Amino acid sequence: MTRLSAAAAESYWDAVVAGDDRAAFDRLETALREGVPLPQVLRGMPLAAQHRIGTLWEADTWSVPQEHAATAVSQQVLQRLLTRGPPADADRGETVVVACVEREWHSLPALVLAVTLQHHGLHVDLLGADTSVERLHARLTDAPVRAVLLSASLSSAIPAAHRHVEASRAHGVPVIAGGSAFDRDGVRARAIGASAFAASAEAVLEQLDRLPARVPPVQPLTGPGPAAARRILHQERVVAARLVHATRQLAARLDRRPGDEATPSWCGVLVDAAPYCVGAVAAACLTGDEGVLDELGGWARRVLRPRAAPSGVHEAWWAALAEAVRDTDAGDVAHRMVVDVGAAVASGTADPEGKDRYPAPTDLDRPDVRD
Ligand code: B12
Repeated sequence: MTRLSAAAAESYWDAVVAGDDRAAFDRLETALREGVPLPQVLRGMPLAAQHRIGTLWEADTWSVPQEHAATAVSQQVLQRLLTRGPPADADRGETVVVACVEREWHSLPALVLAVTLQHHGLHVDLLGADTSVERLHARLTDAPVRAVLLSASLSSAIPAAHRHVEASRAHGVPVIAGGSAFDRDGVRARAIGASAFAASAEAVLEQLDRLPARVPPVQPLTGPGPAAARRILHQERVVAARLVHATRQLAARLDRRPGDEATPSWCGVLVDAAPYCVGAVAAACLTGDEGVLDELGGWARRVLRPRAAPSGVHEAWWAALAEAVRDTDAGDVAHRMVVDVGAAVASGTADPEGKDRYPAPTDLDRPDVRD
């Protein structure tokens, strides 16, 4: 088996940085022609590039427009690969739907999944980013499907994933959930009624051999956690606006920069991400998994540090988040969860960095990238 060379991986990255999707596609094609297996090419080229982009943004080295432009390169490359259809000699004769849940704009993970599954002989209908429940219903009414594969990268998308699970199972179609919003033990996927969690395309193939052809509708989610999640989501804009206001006040109090009118960049990041943070609290309530909040806290630390946030910002912002959700009717459950996780970190009983759900693909899969 030919291995992907580090030089080939680097030349793909150079094309990404240059915004040159033709060159990127050529480099990927060359690796395939030389006999490097497709899954390894994907890990060493587009996935490695996305990870690198994420690291550069997190470190405040790259701006959001740079991140967008670079992601668009791999998006083009992968779309071109997808138009080829499954290899004739590996056709499994089954169709799966791959969809990102509502308000989930991270479409590239789903695209990589689609290309890989197609390579393994499945017919893939990719519905793409921000797929509405109505669109999913329409597709499932149209023609038979072996399974729906849901992709969510943001934990805040888990409540929306639950609506997709309801829709799919109302059609009797099994649902496999995946993406970095979910934990690898499948706790969150189970909580929202998915038939299975899978971390990779290969795991999907195994699940497809096991899952029944038809599944019953989901039971409604009951109990104080799901009720709290629903109420937070119902008032999401108000809660997010409160968090934004509190974050700006924090910047004014803790990060006065004489003569500098500009909002500190750490404040800008937290303000932009306020709806995501509120959604993450709702996801923690819906699934009963405090790990969602551990990850949120870890994310905040990782973005605050390189942006020179003054000490005390993280703790004060966490308290502001707890306050923002307390003021809703959902108050108790959500507020208690946020406070408990903050207290666990402060007392040293939790990992202050949160669990890292974004390890480099090389750490995850050992893609044998060598010189
Ligand atoms: C590119 C990018 C964007 C682009 C997305 C463009 C696009 N077309 O995809 C844009 C600019 C839109 C964006 C926006 C945001 N982003 Co963003 N983004 C990224 C970035 C840099 C890369 C994402 C990516 O392409 N990953 C590709 C690979 C690496 O993803 P992957 O999860 O490994 O995918 C594999 C598996 O998960 C699995 N898989 C995925 N889905 C499924 C499904 C099934 C069924 C199965 C079996 C497997 C499976 O297979 C995939 C392929 O192997 C990441 C950083 C990172 N390291 O990931 C941040 C990141 C994901 N974004 C983040 C955030 C916070 C946001 C915003 C909230 C920022 C904001 N302030 O508004 C918004 C939210 C927008 C929205 N509502 O969706 C955070 C998430 C933090 C967290 N802990 O949840 C990250 C980690 C960056 C960071 N450190 O802050 N983002």
